[in-house]
Amino acid sequence: MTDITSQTDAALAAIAAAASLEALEAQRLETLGKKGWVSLALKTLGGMSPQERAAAAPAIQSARASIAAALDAKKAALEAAALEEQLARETIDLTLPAPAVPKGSVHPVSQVMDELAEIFADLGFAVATGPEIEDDWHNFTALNMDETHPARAMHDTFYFPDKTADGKDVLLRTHTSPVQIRAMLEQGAPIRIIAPGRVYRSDSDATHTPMFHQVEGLVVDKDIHLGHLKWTLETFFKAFFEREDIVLRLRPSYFPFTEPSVEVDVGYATEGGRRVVGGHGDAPGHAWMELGGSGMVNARVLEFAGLDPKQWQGFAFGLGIDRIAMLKYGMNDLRAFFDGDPRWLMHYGFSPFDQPTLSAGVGARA
Ligand code: FA5
Repeated sequence: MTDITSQTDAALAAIAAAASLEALEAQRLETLGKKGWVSLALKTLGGMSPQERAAAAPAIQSARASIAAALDAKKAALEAAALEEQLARETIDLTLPAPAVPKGSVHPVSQVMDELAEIFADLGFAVATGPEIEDDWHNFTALNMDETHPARAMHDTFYFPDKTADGKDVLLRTHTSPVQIRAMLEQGAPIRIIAPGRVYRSDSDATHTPMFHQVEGLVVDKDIHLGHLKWTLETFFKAFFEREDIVLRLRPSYFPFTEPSVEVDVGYATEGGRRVVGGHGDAPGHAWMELGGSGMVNARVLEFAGLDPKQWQGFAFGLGIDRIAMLKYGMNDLRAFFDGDPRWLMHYGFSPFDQPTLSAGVGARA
């Protein structure tokens, strides 16, 4: 009896003296824990006679109750003190400027792709996509370039060693034109799509990189002619460069998948080492820059895509996105686009808040 009283007094004193939650937990284990002396004393009650139990139980029960109450009270006090201390330590001065955090930027190519999609959406074009790992049929054959066609050699194609299950060569698409075929096969006609994306050619200098971006455009409908193509490109470039004095030159050219074919050049001037789009390319101080190829969809291509060329006509174009980004935002070397230099990205990149919209402007800088 005296033993329990003195043990309880000692425990209560130790609990009162506990300076931390860890120390308090040690006291709990020593008393009320599974192997604590109070728990062990409670267990001895089972082996006692009823008289012995009646005599011993109240002292043990009351020891347990007072120790449990002391533990709870001390725990609450220690937690409150810890919270006070934390609050005192973590004061925030809301008047200080926010700390600098590393932030990313939107790559000019991504920004230009969003701008393109916004402008063409307004002209009624949907966005279509196709795989970057293409087969030879979609990339070449269905675009009127059979196996022996010399134009295939001009594309400097990256081939994979394996073939498709039905024996076609597998390659990295060399242009976005295979998406024309996929879109016509999937959707039929009439159709009005753009297809922006990555393309690959074994090619590298200041205006050529092995991976670059194109946007394909395709319109198939009844009575479509070259005038529709010219109007569409002119309307697009005026909106894209946000100036009215854009002059396009359509230069006769050759692509197996269009007939007739025209290359699209835009007039620009060089001001302070920077190319500025606008004006006639033959005017003094001006020149032309090639932005892409285009033409009326070749009847053979419509046939490959399952359409009757007597019923449907169309135009198509393929523009180099990186080139039009360079022209719009004043970069000189295309290779820097893909170096991943954070200083270049911070300089030429865009804020994610700078979403191109027709109302706010396509390309406004924050
Ligand atoms: C084509 O790729 C055709 N598919 C375009 C086309 C589509 C014509 C629909 C008719 C109808 P071309 O090889 O000329 O054409 O490439 C088109 C544009 O992609 C070029 O004018 C240029 O702006 C860009 N380009 C081509 N090669 C590179 C390169 N290595 N790096 C960066 N841009 C390139």
